[in-house]
Amino acid sequence: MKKIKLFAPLFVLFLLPSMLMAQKSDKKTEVIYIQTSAICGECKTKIEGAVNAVKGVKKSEVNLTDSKLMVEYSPSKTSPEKIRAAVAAAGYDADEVTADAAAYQALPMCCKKDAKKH
Ligand SMILES: [Cu+2]
Repeated sequence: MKKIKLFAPLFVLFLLPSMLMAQKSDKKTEVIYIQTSAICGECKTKIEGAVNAVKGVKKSEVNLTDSKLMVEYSPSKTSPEKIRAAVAAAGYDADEVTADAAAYQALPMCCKKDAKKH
């Protein structure tokens, strides 16, 4: 009996993570976080709109407290590079990818990088 009691927690400890991982690969989506230069709600709407237009993106959300963009995507249809490129094309920085200059110039004053948080 004592042996079984000892074995049970070990069993859960090793089996549970592998079960969770199996579930994750079943969904066939991945999540990435991208640091953007979003400042306000308008930035959020623009970035999410641009990223959602990328084929293979399931879900995207900009967190305005740290300007981080969460993207859930299908790795067989798109890549982090393509997602970052879409953010840059909308006029915002995406990690090491800098914003497209023309798109950035077209942003309203309140969305420029040196604008105050509002
Ligand atoms: Cu803005």
